[in-house]
Amino acid sequence: MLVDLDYFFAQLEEIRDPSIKDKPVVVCVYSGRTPDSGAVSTANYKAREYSVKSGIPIYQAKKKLENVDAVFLPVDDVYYEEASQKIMDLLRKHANSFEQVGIDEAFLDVTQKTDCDFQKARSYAQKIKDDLKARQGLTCSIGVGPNKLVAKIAADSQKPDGLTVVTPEQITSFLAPMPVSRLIGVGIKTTEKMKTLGINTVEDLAKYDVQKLVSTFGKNIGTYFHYAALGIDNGPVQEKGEVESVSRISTLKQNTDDMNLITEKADQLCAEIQAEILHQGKKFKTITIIAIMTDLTTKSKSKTLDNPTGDLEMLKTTVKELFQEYLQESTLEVRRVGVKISNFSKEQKTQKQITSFFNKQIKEDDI
Ligand code: TTP
Ligand code: MG
Repeated sequence: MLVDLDYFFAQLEEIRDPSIKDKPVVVCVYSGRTPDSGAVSTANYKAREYSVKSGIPIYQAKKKLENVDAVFLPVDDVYYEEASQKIMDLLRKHANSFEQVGIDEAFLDVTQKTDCDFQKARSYAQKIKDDLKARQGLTCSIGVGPNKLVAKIAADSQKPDGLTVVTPEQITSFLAPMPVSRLIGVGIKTTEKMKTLGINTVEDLAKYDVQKLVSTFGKNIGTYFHYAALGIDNGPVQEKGEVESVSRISTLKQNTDDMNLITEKADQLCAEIQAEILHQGKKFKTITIIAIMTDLTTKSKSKTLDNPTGDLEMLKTTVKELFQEYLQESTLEVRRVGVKISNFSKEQKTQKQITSFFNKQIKEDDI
């Protein structure tokens, strides 16, 4: 599922000061050039009734709300960031795996939690909404689907306070009538381009010849559009920056069962792996050796440590032990050796770059 908080910054402002709740609330990034220069960061749904939305210049928002009792507030990124972290910690607990995609958005893989049952997933999503409301006083919109692409579109289709479930059987009828711009990656330019090809809806795109898409948009993007229109997406839900494993594999100078030669190569691979994870401050628990034999069969052997480690000596010693154990069992010589580490312990979350939005908006203010 995709969970997206409703009118996030403005909703947080309403929580801080409930007296503004029934008024249009506009949260602004003031650039400081003149009192009204800058852009709208977001607005509550009352303000959206007057076409005030993210990205428009503040003076334009003021014009739209000229004779209305509206509230204009400056962004308070420290407050939003703190709230975001609490929300993400709460959501993470509800997921089998979790991927934050923005300050107020996250994918939750709940396949196991709901026994892969969409009926159960609906109740589970409602439970998450209730939990968020009870603990943080906030509403969100949730989309549930068989993959991230469908879940995202489902969440966007009903806001605020929405809950939309799309089962695998419903994908085609759900997506077909939508404008192509609802697909991630289809912006204004692409929408225009597709229009010239006679593609307006997702159904048009799904039926369009994939080879022609490839020749127009390039291999990767053209193929992506084709699969997206069919609601196909195999992307996993995983923490940003989370790598499942780090491995290195290398061919020995000669086929051998000599432990010294194997250790020499394995130590080198361990050092390379250590160098890769060192700057990320990561620790691992599982160590795997890979041996590709002279008959080209691949064997592997793993050990999971009691505690996560980032220590090179520990890695080298374990790898050596595993190779020793393996060579005792094997009659063939080794041609290539590999080392893999996995089962990483979670990192402390890094601060989200809230400012990236703002920088963009301040540029837009040059209008
Ligand atoms: P969104 O989730 O896109 O918007 P939203 O939460 O305000 O509204 P919705 O109910 O449609 O989900 O973005 C989250 C926050 O990010 C938003 O509250 C403010 C900030 N933001 C900007 O500062 N500039 C922007 O252009 C956008 C889109 C968002
Ligand atoms: Mg939002």
